[in-house]
Amino acid sequence: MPKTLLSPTTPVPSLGTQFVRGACPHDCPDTCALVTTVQDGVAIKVSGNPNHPATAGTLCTKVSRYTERTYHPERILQPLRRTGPKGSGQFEAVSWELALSTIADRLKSIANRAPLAAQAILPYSYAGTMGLVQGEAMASRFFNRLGASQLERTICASAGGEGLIYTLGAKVGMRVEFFAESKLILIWGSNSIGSNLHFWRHVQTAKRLGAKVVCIDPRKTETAEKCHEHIALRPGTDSALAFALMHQLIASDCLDHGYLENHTLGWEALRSRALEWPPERAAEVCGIAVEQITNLAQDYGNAMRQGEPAAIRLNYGMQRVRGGGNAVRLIACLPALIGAWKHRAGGLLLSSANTHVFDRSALHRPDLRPNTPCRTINMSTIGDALLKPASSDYAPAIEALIVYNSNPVAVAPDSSKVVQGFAREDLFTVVLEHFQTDTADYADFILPATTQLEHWDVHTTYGHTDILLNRPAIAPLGEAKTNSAIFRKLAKHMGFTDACFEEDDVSLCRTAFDSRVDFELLLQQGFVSLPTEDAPFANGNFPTPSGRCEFFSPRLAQQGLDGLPDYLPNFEPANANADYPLAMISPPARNFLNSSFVNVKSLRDIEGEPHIEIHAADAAQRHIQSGDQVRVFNSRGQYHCTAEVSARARVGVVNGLGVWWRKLGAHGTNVNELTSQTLTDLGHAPTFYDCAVEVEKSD
Ligand SMILES: Nc1nc2c(c(=O)[nH]1)N[C@H]1C(S)=C(S)[C@@H](COP(=O)(O)OP(=O)(O)OC[C@H]3O[C@@H](n4cnc5c(=O)[nH]c(N)nc54)[C@H](O)[C@@H]3O)O[C@H]1N2
Ligand SMILES: Nc1nc2c(c(=O)[nH]1)N[C@H]1C(S)=C(S)[C@@H](COP(=O)(O)OP(=O)(O)OC[C@H]3O[C@@H](n4cnc5c(=O)[nH]c(N)nc54)[C@H](O)[C@@H]3O)O[C@H]1N2
Ligand SMILES: [Mo]
Repeated sequence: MPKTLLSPTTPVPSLGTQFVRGACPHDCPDTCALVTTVQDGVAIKVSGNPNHPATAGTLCTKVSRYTERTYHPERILQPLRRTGPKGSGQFEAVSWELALSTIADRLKSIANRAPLAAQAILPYSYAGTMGLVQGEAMASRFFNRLGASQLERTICASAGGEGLIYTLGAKVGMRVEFFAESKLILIWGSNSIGSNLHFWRHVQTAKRLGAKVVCIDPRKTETAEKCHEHIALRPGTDSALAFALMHQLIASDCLDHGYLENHTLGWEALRSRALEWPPERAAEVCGIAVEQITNLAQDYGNAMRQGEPAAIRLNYGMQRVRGGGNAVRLIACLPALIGAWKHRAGGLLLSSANTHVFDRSALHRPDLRPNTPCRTINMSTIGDALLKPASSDYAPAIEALIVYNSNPVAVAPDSSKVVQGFAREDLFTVVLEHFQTDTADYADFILPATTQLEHWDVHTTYGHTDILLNRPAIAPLGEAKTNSAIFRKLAKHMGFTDACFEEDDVSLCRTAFDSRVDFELLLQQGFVSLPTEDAPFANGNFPTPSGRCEFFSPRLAQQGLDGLPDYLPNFEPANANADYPLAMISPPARNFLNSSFVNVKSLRDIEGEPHIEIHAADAAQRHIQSGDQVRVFNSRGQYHCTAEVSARARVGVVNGLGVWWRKLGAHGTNVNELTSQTLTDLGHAPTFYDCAVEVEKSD
């Protein structure tokens, strides 16, 4: 491949063929290194960088279609102002000057009313891009300086994240490439082939070297099909399974007593609790055969006896239920029981996010906040938050909402409330977007944002341990601006004169890291690896306050919570006799990334149409056949889609793959009509997969 090493000041390529190094911006553990082929200033192809070991030249189908998304005929390329009723999607093009000055005037009129009035303004953002610069850098500075309400960003991973932090001490774990050397791999709550493809490569290597691979997932995913064993438990019952595995390890004395003694906290107490969970009890709760539990415990224990590495790839799919935080705590305890951490190919990986060093304060500048109390609003209950009247000066009603990198009307739970909130005539909404999403339909102004091919950024990851750089491959399309440029300009219109609002994007890329990251090397090769230990917890040294793996968490006990992890049944367990007898989960569709890419036709064509998978027995009871139109409903709402009678669904559980744009679905609905705003045990996260429904044939 010809080398094109652009200096930071080189404009984007214009003539001839060039190859530009970048990073995939999406919310996925893989964070791939990209190479974009640019012909006369036009991006013609996006591929995986063959020189980046974690990417190994391969991309998922979605991102290999990135040019289709970037040059999509429906890209928003000019600022738009609403002309019709909220939600109607009627807009007119206006100039940047008019859009920004009108927005700034409105924000000023709210903020200047009283000392705490800026708290009536709320940013709403998530992981449309995971970039540190186009994510929260200039945006955070802006909202901090303004004194806006703060957003609690919980919609994806905070239950499991906290579970991990309370147990291991941080979001750290095994290096992903060492799974290739494991002899037993548990893929737990993760559809690796669909949503973490580069991990699967390591599993294949391990399989070739004789590893056994077990998948623990209510759905028979494409990953489950390729494992030696699939344990299709009921949603939200992982803690019961983990306890029963511990029970069996204790009963057969497959325990690393030395490791337990020296490197864990609270073993005796955890042991007592585990002894209440014989496999028969767990099998009943999980809806699986007793032998599946005893066999798995035997395999896990044998790994220790034989000195072979056993590894768990946990993913966030299993923590979107009431007890999600506790479930992660329990599963994260398992490797310590058998001393699995002693091997570099043993232990557990949920997230490697805290391996990275980046200077959050320098980017976000929390010091700019006024010295007054600050209200926090949870993004996962945005429906209720928007409908809440003012309760005090400190808690005004939300009057203005600035959305970027997110599509809450499609992805937040309990859509009917979310839509009602966004439809408020007195709410002023600004949406920075590439497309006219379900959320953008409710905007007063839509501002055209650049895509990853058009801007600078730097990326950390949560699945491997490299840092990546993204260079712009092409000039911004139309009048699109980068998120950071938009907030820079808004700051000017607001009269913010702080020097930090002058910082350009390349400088922000540098500000993100201190000298531990060789920025020149990053510029040159597009990625740098961070040095990490091979088996970080071989001798304990957990980043917890005690330095041990905390089975018992003094920090949780101090908060008045259970210091030990426990099984917490779902808020809405499926119960055959209830009004809503089926449990519904809504995991990712392989060709979408949450609600991104749903409008890319070639990808939508692969996914077909919005549907639920239902087991033959549940379908027969309801006289439903594949292809029938159905109404999936509960007390919160109804979702219209087609039914697919499928062996991917287990009895009593339906799978509504997400997250379709509402306006591309039947009757303008998607699966989040059904999900609730109740929150998890830890981390204030949503309970998307803790949701009881009924299904019936519709006419
Ligand atoms: N193609 C694609 N890739 C993606 C995404 C996408 O939308 N599409 N989303 C990205 C995002 S935002 C994230 S957070 C990551 C990780 O996102 P995750 O949501 O962890 O994605 P999956 O790896 O599909 O894992 C979900 C799996 O958990 C299973 N599951 C559901 N409930 C339970 C349960 O109670 N117990 C157990 N054991 N399993 C359960 C589901 O059936 C599913 O197969 O993936 C990212 N990658
Ligand atoms: N029922 C159900 N609901 C779910 C989930 C589920 O499994 N089931 N998964 C949940 C999870 S794990 C997550 S992480 C959330 C994800 O929710 P979101 O973070 O909202 O993710 P997306 O749906 O991908 O929407 C991101 C939006 O950001 C825009 N965007 C991308 N890059 C840029 C940029 O540079 N600038 C600007 N201004 N915009 C940009 C994209 O066009 C897209 O519309 O959804 C959650 N919702
Ligand atoms: Mo996520």
